[in-house]
Amino acid sequence: MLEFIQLLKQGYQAALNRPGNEKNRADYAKRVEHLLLAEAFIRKGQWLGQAAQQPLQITLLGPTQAGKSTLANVLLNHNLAGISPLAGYTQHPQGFCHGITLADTGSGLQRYFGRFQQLPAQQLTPTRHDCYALTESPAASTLLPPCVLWDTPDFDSIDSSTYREGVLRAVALADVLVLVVSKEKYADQTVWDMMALVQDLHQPTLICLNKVAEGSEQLLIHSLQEKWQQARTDPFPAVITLAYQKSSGLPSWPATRQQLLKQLCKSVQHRKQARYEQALLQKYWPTWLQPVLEEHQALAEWQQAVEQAVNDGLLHYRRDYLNHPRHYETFQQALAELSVLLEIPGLAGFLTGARKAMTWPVRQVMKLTRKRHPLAQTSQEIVLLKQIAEHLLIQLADQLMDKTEHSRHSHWWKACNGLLRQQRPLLLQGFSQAAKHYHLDFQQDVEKTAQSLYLKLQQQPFVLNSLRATRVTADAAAIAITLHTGGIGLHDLLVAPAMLAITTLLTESAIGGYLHKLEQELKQQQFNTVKQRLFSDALAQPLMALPEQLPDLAHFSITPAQLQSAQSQLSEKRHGLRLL
Ligand SMILES: Nc1nc2c(ncn2[C@@H]2O[C@H](COP(=O)(O)OP(=O)(O)OP(=O)(O)O)[C@@H](O)[C@H]2O)c(=O)[nH]1
Ligand SMILES: [Mg+2]
Repeated sequence: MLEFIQLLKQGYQAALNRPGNEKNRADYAKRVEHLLLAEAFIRKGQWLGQAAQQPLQITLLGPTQAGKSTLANVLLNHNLAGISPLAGYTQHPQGFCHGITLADTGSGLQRYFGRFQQLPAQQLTPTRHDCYALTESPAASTLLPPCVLWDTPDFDSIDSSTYREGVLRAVALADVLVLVVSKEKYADQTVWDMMALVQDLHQPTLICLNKVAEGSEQLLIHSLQEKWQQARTDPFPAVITLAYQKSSGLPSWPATRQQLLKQLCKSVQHRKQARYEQALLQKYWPTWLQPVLEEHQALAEWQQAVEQAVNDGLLHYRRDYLNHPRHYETFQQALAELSVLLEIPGLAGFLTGARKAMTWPVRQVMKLTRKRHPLAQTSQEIVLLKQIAEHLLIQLADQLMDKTEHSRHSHWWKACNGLLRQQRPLLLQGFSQAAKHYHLDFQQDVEKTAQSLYLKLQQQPFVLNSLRATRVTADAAAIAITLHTGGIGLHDLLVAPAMLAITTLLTESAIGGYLHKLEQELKQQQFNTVKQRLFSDALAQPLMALPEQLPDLAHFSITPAQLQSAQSQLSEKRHGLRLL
C-alpha cells in the first residue's frame, strides 16, 4: 500500500509539473498534501508494528510566530530551539529527546523519515528541506514525560510550501499533538484547515494559547472553541494559556496544570492505528483515484479503437483479397505448384538451360530460385496488406486528434498522438517485415495444398490423363517455373490463359468438389495466419502497448492491475489487524 500511495503521489507531482494543467493545480496540490500525510501515517503504523516499545512522540504544531520554538524551550526547561521574530524561522522538524537517549529512538525513526536525512541541528540550512535533526536535551523537565518533543516549521508563511512535507511528517509521527496559537493567529483559516486535516490521525491534542493579554482569556477560549467545532467533530480539547514573563522573556506554563501534558500522554493507545489508516485511505480514495480511473478509461477506449481498426482491416483484407475473384492469387499458385509436381515431359524443353546446371526434379530448381526471388515482392496480397496497415494508422491518428480536442483527458490523448506519429514509420516497417516473413512461410501451406491435390489426382487417372492430353499442365508448369525464376509476378498467374484453363478443367472435373474444399481450407488457414501474425502480433499488440511508453509527465504510471491489487488490499483489511 505504501508503494501505491507513493506512486499516486508521484503521478500527482508529475501532473503538477505539467504545463497547461492550471485548472487542476489547486486540487492536485491538496491531494499531494493528503497523500503525504497518508504516507507518513502508514509509515508511523509500520514503525509501531516493528518496535516493541517506541519512545513517545509529542509534536508542536502552529502558524508562524505563534511561539512553537519558545514553547519547546519552556517544555524542555532548556534553550534548545532557535527563536526569532522573523516569520518562517524554523524550517525543519527538530526533535529533542527528553529523559531518553538518542539510542533509545533506534533506527526506527530514520526509517520513518525515509528519504529525509537526519542531520546535526547546526547543519540544517534553509537551502535543503529533506532533513530533520534529533538532539538530546541535557535538562530535566517536570512538564514532560520521557519523550521526543518535536518543534516544527510553520504552515502559513509565504515560503512554507517549500518545507510543508517536513511539517506533515512530524505531525503524522505524533502520539500527542500540541497546537500552539497566538491571539493574532488563532482565527486564521490555515490553522483550522490544518486541524481539520489532522483529525483523521485521531491524536490526543492540547491547545496552547500564547501571547494573550490578561483579561481577554475567556473570550479567546470561547472563540477558539467555536473555531474548533466548525473544523472538527471530536470534543474540544483542554486549553492552556501561557502568561508572558517579562523578566525571563519567556511565557510560563501555569503552575496548576503542570501534570496536564503528562496525563494526556497516558491516554495514548495505538490499538486502532490500522483502522485509522484504513479509514483515512478510504476517505480520500475516490478523489485520489479519479484521474487514474479516467486514464484507465482512456486506455480502454484506445484499446477498443485499436481493436475496431484491426477488425476493419481484416474485413478489408477478406473482401479485397481472399474473396476477391480478380485479386486472390494464392490458390492459383497452389495449382501452378501442382502442375510442376506433375512433372510433365513438355516442361523439359523450357528447362533446357536450367538443367545443365541443376539436376531434375523441378522442385530442386524451385528451391534454389525461391531464395533469390521472394514471391512476396510481386504479390498483390502484400501490396494490399501494406495499404490496409497504412490506412489503419491514419484512421487511428484521426481518432486520437478527435479525442485530443473533445475528451476530458486531452493531455493523455495528445501525448498518445505524438507517440503514434513518432512510431508510425517503425510500425509500418515492422508490419512490412512481418508480411514478407508470413508470405515466405505460407509457401509451405501452398505446397501442402498442391501436394494434397497431387495425391488426389493420382487416384483419378481419368482426370490426370485429360489434363495431360490438353497440355495445359505443361503450360501451367512452365508458368510456375517462370514465376519462381522471377520472369513473371504472382499476380500474372491470375490472367495467364494456362492457369485459367487448368482451373476450369479441375473445377469441372471429378475432383471439383475436393478442389473447392481445399481452396476454402487454404483461405481459412491464410486468414488465421494473417490475423495472428500481421494484424495481432505486428499491429494490435504494439499499438495497444503504445501508452506504456508515454512520458512520465503525461500519465500516472499506475496499471489497472496495480490499482486492483491496491483496492483489494484496502477492502480486505478490516478491524484492527496490522496488515497495511
Ligand atoms: N510577547 C511575547 N512574545 C513571545 C512569546 N512567545 C514567543 N514570543 C516571541 O515571538 C517570536 C516568535 O517566537 P518563536 O518561538 O520563534 O515562534 P515560532 O512559532 O517558532 O515561529 P516560526 O519558527 O517562525 O514558525 C519571538 O520573537 C519570541 O521571542 C510570548 O508569550 N509573548
Ligand atoms: Mg520556530
